[in-house]
Order: sequence, then structure tokens, then C-alpha cells
Amino acid sequence: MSTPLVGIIMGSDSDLPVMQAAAAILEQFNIPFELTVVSAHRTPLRMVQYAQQARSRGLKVIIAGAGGAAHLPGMVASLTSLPVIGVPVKSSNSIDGWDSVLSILQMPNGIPVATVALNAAKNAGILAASILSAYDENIAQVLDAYKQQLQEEVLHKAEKLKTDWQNDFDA
Ligand code: RP5
Repeated sequence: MSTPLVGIIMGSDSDLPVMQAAAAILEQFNIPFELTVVSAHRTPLRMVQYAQQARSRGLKVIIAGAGGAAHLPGMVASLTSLPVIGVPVKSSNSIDGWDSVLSILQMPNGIPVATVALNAAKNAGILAASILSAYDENIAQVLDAYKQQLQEEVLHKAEKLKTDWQNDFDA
């Protein structure tokens, strides 16, 4: 196993059904990652240790997911200079998801967290890959191919609609 470049952490194992999408896309991109539970409230010292050791352990990006009073991404960002991507999770203790979004999004100046949409762990994985691609040509090529594939899928759908609805629009 190569050294993980991305650390995926979450406040609880109940976040895993959402957070596993980040792991899946990193696996698809062949980017080594690690995945564990780190709770800002239930294991604060583990959180401090994780964040403080992340860079020396070789991590380049941290993806942190949490829900409700979602303090994990912001607190981790306060403890490391690595980029932190926050995933707001609509969890069991979340009122409607806005609590998770705002807890992660509304950071004070000086301590940014790159916040993705509610439950958007897949995008967090893609954003982590984009950050790594700034200095890794192989990852850049994988991402370019992925975007090309997305484009082809949309064009294929447009072509299908054109046939199904006898619509002539062609950009
Ligand atoms: C947060 O509380 C976790 O990130 C999770 O989203 C939520 C609920 O945790 P459990 O009570 O399910 O462990 O800290």
C-alpha cells in the first residue's frame, strides 16, 4: 500500500453511508487515502493529534465530514495548514441539513474550510484530486479523462433527447 495522500475523517460511523462516496471516487482515481472516525466532541484529543500529525504522516489534503453541530472540519483546519474540505452531512442530529452546512461554511477569516454541498462527499473526493493535480501530472490526466467522460455522457443524453423529441437544437 502506498502512503495515503488524502485523509478522510468523519465525526461518527453513522456518517459513513455519505462519506464512503469520497473513498469510492478516490479509489476510482487510484489515489491512496485513509478513512477513520475522529470526533471533535467525543474524542477532542484524537482530533488534535490527527490534525497535528497529518502533514508529517504524508497527507496532502483532509476531507472532514460531520453533521449537526459540525465542528470537525473547522477545528481540524485550525490545527493544520493542509487544505481541509468540509462535507456537511444531514445526520440523525441534524434539523434539516442547514445546521451542518452553516457550521462548516461560516468560518472566520484566517481559517478557511472548502465546503462542498450537503452530503456531497463525491465532490469532496474530486476536489481533493484537483488539489493534488496541481503538482501531480498523472492525477491531472485522470481528472481530465473523467471530465471528458462527463461531457460525453451529457452529449449522449442530448442526442437521445433530440431523437426522442425530434428536437433540432445543436450547439
Ligand atoms: C456528528 O454527530 C457526527 O458527525 C454525526 O453526523 C452526528 C451524529 O453522530 P451519532 O450520534 O450518529 O454518532 O458529530
